[in-house]
Amino acid sequence: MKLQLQHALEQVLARNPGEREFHQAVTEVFESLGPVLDRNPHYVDAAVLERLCEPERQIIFRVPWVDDTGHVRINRGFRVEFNSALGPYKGGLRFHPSVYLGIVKFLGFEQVFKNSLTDMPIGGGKGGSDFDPRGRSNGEVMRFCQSFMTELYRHIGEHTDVPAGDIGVGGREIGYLFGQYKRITNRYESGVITGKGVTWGGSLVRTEATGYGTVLFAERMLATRGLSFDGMRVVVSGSGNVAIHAIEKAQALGAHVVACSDSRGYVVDEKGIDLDVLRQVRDVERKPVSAYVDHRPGAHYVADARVWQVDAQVALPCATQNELDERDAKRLVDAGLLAVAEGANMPTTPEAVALLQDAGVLYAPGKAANAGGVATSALEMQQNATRDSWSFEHTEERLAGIMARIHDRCAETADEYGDPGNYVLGANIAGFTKVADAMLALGVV
Ligand code: NDP
Ligand code: 2IT
Repeated sequence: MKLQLQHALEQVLARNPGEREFHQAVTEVFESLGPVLDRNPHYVDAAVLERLCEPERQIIFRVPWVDDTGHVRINRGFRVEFNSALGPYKGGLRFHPSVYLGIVKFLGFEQVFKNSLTDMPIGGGKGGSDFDPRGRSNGEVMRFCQSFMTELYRHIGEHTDVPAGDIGVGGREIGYLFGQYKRITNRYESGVITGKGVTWGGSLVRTEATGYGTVLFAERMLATRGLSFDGMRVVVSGSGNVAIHAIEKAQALGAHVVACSDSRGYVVDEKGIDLDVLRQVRDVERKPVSAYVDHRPGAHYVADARVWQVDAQVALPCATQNELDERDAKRLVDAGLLAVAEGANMPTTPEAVALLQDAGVLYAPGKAANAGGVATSALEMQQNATRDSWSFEHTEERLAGIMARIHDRCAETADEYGDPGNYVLGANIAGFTKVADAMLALGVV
């Protein structure tokens, strides 16, 4: 790594102690930026790197709520408003017990580059809480969301900061959050949050967008080697929003999706994952993925193990960060893996990424491959601003165009910097350059 980068990185690590995931995300981006700084020394002079790594604003707040037994519970809420050079802060909220400042900052940092890649006018931010919605009643989830928004509302707005969903925050939670915002502010400000229901300001395709977009990116990446999803054996991790729609789109393109998972284990269904059953189990019954096998004779469940035990030609990690490590990667490569596209944020460890790239496996990092979700959020904001609602077909066409452009720009940038096929390099440089230029234009703010 270049000396200036090394120096800036050391500063980031020292200024943000204990935030392992944030360190990992920053390191990965910095490893790509050497050639950009060689060509553009003015970025160094203007301290763009140091500014990029310091969030514009970080909010941490208490979230008190009352559970069904009358006990008072306390969680911690976060919103990190990372960078607004390209537009209002934009990014999801994650409700999961593992959430702490280091997770929110890694996600916010990634979001800045991802949002830049979409070419939509959105800055980057992220938030969430260590609240665990699993096993909580609807009433408890509603009271938690209302309490969370009772603080968050003062920091957000359609021109300021626009949250959405992420792990543990789906349509139900967005409804309760928006409802409380509307009540407190007495404004029907649709553009303040995305992922809304389609009858109250949401966009068609937003629910599907991240999973669909990931597969569309992978399809274009496979095509660079004359390959397609048709007949391809695919394994997906997770069984939430992103995973389910990645499975749906991969199947529509002729893939044979044989396994998916959750945090407790994985299911294998050699006949192909039945999405009706998976949706019933996860969305309706809100049960662990293990319940899938009760409805599908022939399918089996493996507890306490990672889904990467199952051979695949295409792997789509769609659960969480650092869920595919070097050992998993080696096993998959030995079994004939051709491509990995990340629906999740930073699911592949740095060692695993290096191994995949060395082995010649096509590898699409999350900030490029899963950008369809936030891009469709920006389309939702457009519809809200014009009080319009577009058809499914039109919106999906927009999504497909955006994913194709992101793919091509990453590929062209990798070519331009002398490392064809390196989508990590392409995504980091293309994402960085646009934000950095905007920051320079806006002065030292
Ligand atoms: P969901 O809450 O709908 O689903 C999350 C899935 O991941 C569940 O199957 C969950 O299992 C599993 N999971 C969560 N934490 C862990 C863990 N620590 N170890 C193993 N499995 C885990 O979330 P989404 O589908 O929305 O998000 C999945 C990923 O996609 C995240 O990385 C998110 O940041 C990323 N993403 C999401 C976007 C969106 O639009 N929703 C956009 C871009 C990226 P269990 O139920 O057992 O917890
Ligand atoms: O990681 C992500 O891009 C998201 N969770 C979606 C963010 C958004 O604002 O739609």
